[in-house]
Amino acid sequence: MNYLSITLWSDSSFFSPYAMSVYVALTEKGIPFTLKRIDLAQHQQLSSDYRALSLTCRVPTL
Ligand SMILES: N[C@@H](CCC(=O)N[C@@H](CS)C(=O)NCC(=O)O)C(=O)O
Repeated sequence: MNYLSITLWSDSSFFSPYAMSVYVALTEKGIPFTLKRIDLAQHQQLSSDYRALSLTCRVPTL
């Protein structure tokens, strides 16, 4: 089966249960994805690059 290229943006310490849920679902389904992590403690979710990806500026983002 072909999949679109998927990138999962998570927090750097995997503290977020929401991000972990997406990680587990993708992994269990065998769906390939690229993992990128941002440091919430450093407020990287508020960077202009991440704002362009996420309207809520939260993780996870797919
Ligand atoms: N599922 C909701 C909630 C996600 C959420 O609350 N994520 C937290 C981590 S568990 C977060 O990114 N917090 C960073 C912030 O609020 O600045 C959403 O995507 O909007």
